[in-house]
Amino acid sequence: MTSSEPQFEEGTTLDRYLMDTLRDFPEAQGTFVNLMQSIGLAGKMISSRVNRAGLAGMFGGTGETNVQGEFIQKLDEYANSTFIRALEYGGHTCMIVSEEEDGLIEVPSQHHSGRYVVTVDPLDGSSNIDVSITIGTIFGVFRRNSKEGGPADISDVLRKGSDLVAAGYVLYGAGTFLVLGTEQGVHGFQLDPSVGEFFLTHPNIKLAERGGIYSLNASHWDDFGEGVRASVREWRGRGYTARYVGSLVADFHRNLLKGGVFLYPGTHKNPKGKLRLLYEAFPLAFLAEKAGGAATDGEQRILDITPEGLHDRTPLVIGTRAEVEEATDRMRLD
Ligand code: P6P
Repeated sequence: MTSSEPQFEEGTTLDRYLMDTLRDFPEAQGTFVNLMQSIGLAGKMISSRVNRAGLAGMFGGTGETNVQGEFIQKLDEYANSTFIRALEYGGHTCMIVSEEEDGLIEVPSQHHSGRYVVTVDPLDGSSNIDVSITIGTIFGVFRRNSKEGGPADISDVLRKGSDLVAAGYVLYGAGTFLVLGTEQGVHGFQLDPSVGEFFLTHPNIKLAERGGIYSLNASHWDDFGEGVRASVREWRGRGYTARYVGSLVADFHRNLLKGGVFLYPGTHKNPKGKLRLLYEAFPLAFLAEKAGGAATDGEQRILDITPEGLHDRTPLVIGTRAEVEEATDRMRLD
C-alpha cells in the first residue's frame, strides 16, 4: 500500500468509510453517502433472501420473461423491486435503469431533485440460483446531466461509460461481499450478518500487471475469432489455469482479487456477445480500470463507448491489463 493511498483502521464499516471519505469533499452534502447506504441496505436484504431461497420458496421462475427474452427467476423479481424501492425514496436518485425493466424508471416526482442516476443488474447470474452458485448485483452511478429538481431524461444514461462517478457490485456467495469503486479507489467490504454491517476487509484493491487465470465459455471455441484462440494458446503456454463459473460477477471478482482475464467475445451467432453494456460492462470496466486493469470490447475501451439503447449488448474482455491488451491487439486483426 503506497503512502498516497488512504489508510483505514481495523473494523471500519461501510458507513465509517463513506463518512471518512466524505470529509475529503467539503462541498459534498452527503447525498452520495446516503445513496451508498441505500445500496448497502438493498444488498443486505437481497443477501438475506438469496441465502434462504430454497427455504423461502424463492427457487424457480415466475413463468414470465424480461425484456431480454430471459425467464425471470423469483429472486430476479425480488432483487429488482428491492433495489428500486431502496433508491426511489432516498432523495439522492432521480432515475434508475434496470436489466429487468424495459424503459427508464423515474423516481416519484417529489424526488426529482435527486442528483444521481443508477444503473443496475439486480441479480446477475440468476440461472445459477437453483444450484446455489455465486450470483450478484451490479450497479453504476452517474451524476445527472439534466437540471436538478426536474425529471431526468435519456441523455442522463445514454452517455460514455467514462462519465460514471462510482460503480460496484454485491456478491452473494460463501459470504456477502460489497465492492465499491470511486475516484478514491476500489475497496471490498464483507457483510457480518450477525450485526448487519459491511466491514472493510480489502482496502485499495489493485490488479497486478499480469494474472494467471483466463475465463471464458470454451463451448464457443469453434465460433471464436482467431484472435481469442491465439491468446488462449499463449496463456496456456505460459501455464495459466482456466476458471469459468458462468456468473459474470463471480468470475470478475475472482480475477479482481487473484489476477486474471475474463472474455465473453462476440460469436458468429451473437456478434455483439451476450453481456449488457450499460449495467454490466460499464460498472465492471470502471472497477477494473480504477484497480489498474483494463476492459475492451475486443476493439476499443469499454468506457469510451456510448450506448445507443438501454439494453445494448457488447463483447467484453476485462481484467489484468497485459492479457486484455494482448487479446485486444489480436482480436482487432480478426
Ligand atoms: P454462458 C449469466 O446468465 C450471464 O449473464 C453472466 O453472468 C455470465 O457471465 C454469462 O451469462 C454466462 O453465459 O453463455 O457462458 O452461459
